[in-house]
Amino acid sequence: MDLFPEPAIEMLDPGAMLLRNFAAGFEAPLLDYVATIAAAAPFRHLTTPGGHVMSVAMTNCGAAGWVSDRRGYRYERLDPLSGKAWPPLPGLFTDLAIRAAAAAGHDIFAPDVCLINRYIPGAKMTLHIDHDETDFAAPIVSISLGLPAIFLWGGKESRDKPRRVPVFSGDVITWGGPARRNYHGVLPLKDGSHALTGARRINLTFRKAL
Ligand code: MD3
Ligand code: FE
Repeated sequence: MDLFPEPAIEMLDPGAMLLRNFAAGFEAPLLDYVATIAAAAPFRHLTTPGGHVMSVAMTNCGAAGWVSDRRGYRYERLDPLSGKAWPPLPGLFTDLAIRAAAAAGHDIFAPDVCLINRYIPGAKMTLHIDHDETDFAAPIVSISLGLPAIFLWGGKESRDKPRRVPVFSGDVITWGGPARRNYHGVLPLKDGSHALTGARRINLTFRKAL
């Protein structure tokens, strides 16, 4: 057994870093916080401006939450379901996101929101660019929990053929700088069972949105 494993950090592209197992020791507490957040701000299937219901269920914590409806995509300070503020960012969430960003070379990262995506088998996210945030200098940090997924890492143009990157529970990816406006997505989740989440994948995405 390797008692002193080297941190497994891989560059996907300039600005895009894959930190294998960076959150591996924290999966259970992270998922406990997700359950607490979802009790106050339940997971829901948002409607796109085009009228499609998303297969991924979402909720948020932090100073604002990402929402979508027929009027568009945006960040809202209040949960439209309850009219109340989103649950606060747990200290563990903020700490891990800042440590991951620092490990990837982003010395300053002050996340103010966390979008929580929940996938069941068959759920997917089509190729898109994240462009609803105000500060494109800040990186984005994603933590994968539960069932594995195939992440699609595209280019600057939607026609650029995406690369398939398998991501597992505890893996972290950071995007910043030249990678911030790349297309990306998630292939339909394969069926399976994970010890902590059952037939689900949870993805936490930390952003400086406001
Ligand atoms: C690449 N979620 O919620 S974050 C999203 O697995 C989203 O649920 C993915 O894409 C998921 O918008 C994982 C992946 C991600 C996020 C932001 C990026 C990739 C990015 C910004 C720039 C480039
Ligand atoms: Fe995205």
